[in-house]
Formats: sequence, C-alpha cells, structure tokens
Amino acid sequence: MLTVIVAAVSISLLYFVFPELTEAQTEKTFVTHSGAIIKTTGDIIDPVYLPQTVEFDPQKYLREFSYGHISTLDDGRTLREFTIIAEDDKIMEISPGVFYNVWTFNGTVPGPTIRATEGDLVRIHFINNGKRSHTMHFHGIHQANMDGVFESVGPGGKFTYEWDAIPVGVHPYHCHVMPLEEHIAHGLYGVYIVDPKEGRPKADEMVMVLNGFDTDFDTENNFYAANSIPFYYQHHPIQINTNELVRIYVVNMLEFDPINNFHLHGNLYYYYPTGTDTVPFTFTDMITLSQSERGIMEFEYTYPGKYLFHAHKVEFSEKGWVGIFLAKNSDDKVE
Ligand SMILES: [Cu+2]
Repeated sequence: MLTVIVAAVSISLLYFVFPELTEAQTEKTFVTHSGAIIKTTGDIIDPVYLPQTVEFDPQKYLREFSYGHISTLDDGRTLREFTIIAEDDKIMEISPGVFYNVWTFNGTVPGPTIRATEGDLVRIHFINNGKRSHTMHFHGIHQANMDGVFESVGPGGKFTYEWDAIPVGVHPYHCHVMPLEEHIAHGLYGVYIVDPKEGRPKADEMVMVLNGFDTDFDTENNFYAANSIPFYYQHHPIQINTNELVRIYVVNMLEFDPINNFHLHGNLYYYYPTGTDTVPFTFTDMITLSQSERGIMEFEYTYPGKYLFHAHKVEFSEKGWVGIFLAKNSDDKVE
C-alpha cells in the first residue's frame, strides 16, 4: 500500500516539476530598465521585458489621421472600418537610456488618431495580442454593449465594436480593464475625432495627447510630455505659418496627477471644450484639464518667431511637457 502511495506522490511531483525544469533550461533575452540586454535561464526580479522596441515619431503622429477603410452602406451612409491590435510586451525608450514597458494600440503610445464624420458608421475590429485582457472604450454616444467595459477581451481574443459617429468633437479612447490606472498609464489610449458634416474651416491641424510615464512604479510620473516623448517639440520645433489658422485637438490622458494644463506664449487661442460646439467657449492662453478632459484650440500667429507652449505647472514642463512653435512668414511658406 505504502509503495502505491509513494509512486502516486512521485508521479504527481514529476508532473509539477517537469514543466519548470523545461522552462528553466530555456535561455531568454530581456531588456532591463537601464537598457542592458541580458540573456538568462533564471528568474529576474521586475522589470523583465522582451526586447521588442517601439518606434514612435512625434513629428509624424502630430499631423497623422486615420480615416479607416471606407465603403458605402446600402442606405448611402459611410462605413469606416479600423483594425486595432493591442499588445503589452513592447518596450520604448521614453528618454535617453530610460526603457519602459508600454502597452500599445497598433504599436504606439498614443494609438492611432481615428477620425470619422458625424453620422458615419464606425466599425472597429479589435484584436488582443497581449498577455492580459484588454478592451477599447470609446467616449461618445453608443449602445451599452459597445462600451468596452463589461466585455473583457482575453489574450488572443477579438471583438467588433460598432456605433454611429456622434457627437461631433474630440474624444479619447482607452482600455477599460481593471486595474484601469495600470492599463491607461502603460499607454493604452488614443484620440477619436468626429468632424461636423459641414466640416470646420481649413486649418493646419494637429493632435496633442498630454501624457506621462511612471517609470519607477511609485504611482507618480517621472516624465511628462505632449505626445509621449519629453522635450521632443522643444528640440524639434513645430513649424507653422503666420496668419494661418492652427487647430489643435488636445486630450489630457495624464494619470496620477489630478490636473494638467496648456499655456501658449505670445498669443491667445479660442477654446472649444470637448469640441462639441462650433462657438468657442473662451479666448485665453491657459486651460486646465483633468483626466480625459479635452477640446479644440484655434489660433494664428501674426508675428514670426519661436513661441513656447507648455504646462504652466512648472514641475510638468521641467520634466518634459514643453515645446516650441516656429512661426514662419506666410510669404516664406513651410511644409
Ligand atoms: Cu488593458
């Protein structure tokens, strides 16, 4: 009897031990927070990331809009289809030598700027290629089961979101899986714009997502930015033309800090909160935004030159949320 019990216990132990032995013998490559690439068969205390680096170009992101695959429905309406893939194992060099595990929609933080016209049918083919559950929660008006909250999409899962593009404005989208703070802070967010049917006046349009990164996991941000890379637009000023309307779709996705703000130098801007109205709410050089607050800013410069824009919360600007507009004479037009 004793022999039988010993044999049964031994077989059970082997069952649990063997997979670990196999796992331990496989050498893996990791990137540490300091940027070192190491190979090991052992365990590594956090952070442990596979070396899949993210390429993100804030200059390209600034003026890039995704209009989707367009077709016409039987009732004459426009259908816009987008494929969005979530991943959570990539790393991005946030600042020179600082590597961080970003969770991405279509490979970048922020994800693509999705753009539709009021009344279009928007269809999102969502694929979760991550190791955790994720969803896409769009701000806007839609059915309850299209809200991306209760229908969690597991690893390898798919979900199709569909709704009418309303209301007009600028809206965030983000993952809505708990712990929400973690899923958003790692980068699962982006911008969704709904244009009025009649359009808006012609302008040099751009998107700015105000965000930050908590690279030491103490629930405080270490880096702040407009469009992910600290100081980027200070080192690479955004070229605009004098006497030409500039329109910024600005969305605050900063986690951990209760407020963020946007101050423009040498000028004031018309501001449309949430972009839902065509009449500006105010004419100012300073707005304050809480999480997911957003709007449309419109301005034009009369005088050429360099103008700062930044968080007037000085800590944020000194940790990266600062940029420069380089206004050139309209006679000497820039691209
Ligand atoms: Cu998520």
